[in-house]
Amino acid sequence: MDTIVAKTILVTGATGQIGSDLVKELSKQDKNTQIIASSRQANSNLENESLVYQVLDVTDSQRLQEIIKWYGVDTIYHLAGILSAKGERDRELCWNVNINGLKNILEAARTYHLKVFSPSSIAVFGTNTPKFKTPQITIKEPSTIYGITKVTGELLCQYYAHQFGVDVRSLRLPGIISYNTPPGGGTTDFAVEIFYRAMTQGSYTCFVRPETRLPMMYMLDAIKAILELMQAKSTAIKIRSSYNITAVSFSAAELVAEIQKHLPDFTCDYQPDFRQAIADSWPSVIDDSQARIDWGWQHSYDLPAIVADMLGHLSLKLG
Ligand code: AKB
Repeated sequence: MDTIVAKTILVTGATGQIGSDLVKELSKQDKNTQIIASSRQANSNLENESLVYQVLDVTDSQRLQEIIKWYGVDTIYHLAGILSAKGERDRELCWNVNINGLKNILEAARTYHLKVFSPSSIAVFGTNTPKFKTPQITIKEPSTIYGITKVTGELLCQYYAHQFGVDVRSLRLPGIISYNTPPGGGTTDFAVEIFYRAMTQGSYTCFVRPETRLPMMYMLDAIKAILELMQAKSTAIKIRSSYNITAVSFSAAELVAEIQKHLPDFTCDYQPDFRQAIADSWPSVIDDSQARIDWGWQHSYDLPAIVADMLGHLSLKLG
């Protein structure tokens, strides 16, 4: 029997930390949904009945539009992006991918009437922003090129929503902790690396100071947040720039202590590098009450639950 394709979703950055988990979850959710997983490098070995892989550099608007037309895409989860630490090393790439890539997505959304998810970040905030209970609407003067692209991206999303009625939705994601695909080039990467080193080497040299406290979220919560935001009624979405969203905030030392409850011999020393200044410019605790009010956001994983689940999955993965 032929399957009726109910929806066609394009995921950009599908081999990245969030993209790879999102693709898995989307494939599970509705067997009638056709998923086009795309990234700059081909990865066709994960193809199945409801999933095809396409090579796509989001800065190439012609290729993007060809894929949209060919498959009849109606929704884009735009996860392709350059993170904060990598962005400082390659500003040109960061600007090109994060700004021109997003503009191509929004133009395509305007032309083909697509629904879009586009992640923003806590990196939109800077040292002049209140660090605790950072409000939804506040000063956004980032000190990184990544943060600048994210503020600009938020404004672009809001502009396309208000001027052209594009149904674009966004979250200011905190550091995301996950066991499937490691992050690459972020400042919050220490909170993932530490688990791998704890399991394989029993020690870790952390690139931020022990008291560095940042907002974080477990991947399962992040995927839930993205899907719930996208499933919410359009009228519930009051913010078209990007929603503050968070789950927990903890310091590097608190993370170490929680891991030591499971692995008492684990040790961590600290050698802060250029990423310390980036972390210091970001909020410690985010106020995400607007997301909780507008579309019912609730997180499930606190620090003990994250650590227990991470170590459980990594011990299976790493053997
Ligand atoms: C990064 O560290 O760059 C990202 C982010 C918080 O946006 N994880």
